[in-house]
Amino acid sequence: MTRRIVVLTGAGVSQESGLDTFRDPDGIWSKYRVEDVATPEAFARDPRKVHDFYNLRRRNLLAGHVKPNTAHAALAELERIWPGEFLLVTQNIDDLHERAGSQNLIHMHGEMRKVRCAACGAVTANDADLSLASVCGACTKLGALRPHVVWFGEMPLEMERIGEALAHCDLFISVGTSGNVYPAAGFVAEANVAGARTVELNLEPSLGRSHFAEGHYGKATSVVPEFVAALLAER
Ligand code: BV8
Repeated sequence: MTRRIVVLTGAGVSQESGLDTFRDPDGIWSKYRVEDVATPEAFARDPRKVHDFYNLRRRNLLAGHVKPNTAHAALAELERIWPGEFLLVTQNIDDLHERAGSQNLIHMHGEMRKVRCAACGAVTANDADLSLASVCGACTKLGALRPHVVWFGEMPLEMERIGEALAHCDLFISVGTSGNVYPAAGFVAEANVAGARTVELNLEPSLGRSHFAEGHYGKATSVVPEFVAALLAER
């Protein structure tokens, strides 16, 4: 009997909403180098370049045409209907899961629509472009704001809560991730140790394919609603 579900999502779940993935042929890492825009060293070396990188992605996310798709909606519906525990962990920094209605949600790599102040530590909502001229809304310090995003070499957020959920889950579903980035790519191994059923829903088999008991391949807007419908019919 499945009672506790943990879902992990990556950039593939937002691809059909118009947001670029990272490692697809025309993805973000084909246009930018991680070392230039997604590490603390990059931000220390050239904050303007890093701000511009996130300002562009934030503006794109806030553009009218970017909306949750049926995969986001199916996951929100599953959470709403499911009688047991449900936790959605996303590697994505967009807010499409929230907009689709997901509630028990962890952004383990942070959120593009929030900023963090290096001076006072406050994390606040922000949709405006950031620059060295930006002022912290909490402590009014100038030029201390950074995107509230986890860069390479930084500890992902809420790892204890995620580890606890994985250690007790009966079903682990991975959606739209290539299984390149740790510690997220290691979650399926933790779910296997817990004896959970492990399912991968992706456009193509990921690097972690061999760790999953099941895989259903295709576009997220097809395979996710189909899997959710089958799961709810099994109850
Ligand atoms: C850390 C935020 C240590 C920024 C990101 C072992 C253990 C621990 C760490 C490491 C390790 N080995 C190496 C490391 C270091 C590193 C790492 O994993 N490097 C890799 C590249 C080798 N990890 C870290 O640095 C992490 N931090 O370990 O800290 C520590 C320890 C103690 C104390 C302090 C520190 C931090 C990693 C987080 C980095 N930040 N993002 C931003 O977004 O700008 S990572 C970045 O990659 C995104 O978050 C993204 O979500 C994530 C994973 O990418 P995916 O989501 O999978 O996207 P991708 O394009 O790769 O794949 C898309 C998939 O979707 C594909 O499979 C595609 O086929 C599919 N798809 C496409 N379209 C569709 C589709 N599927 C369905 N439908 C479609 N339409």
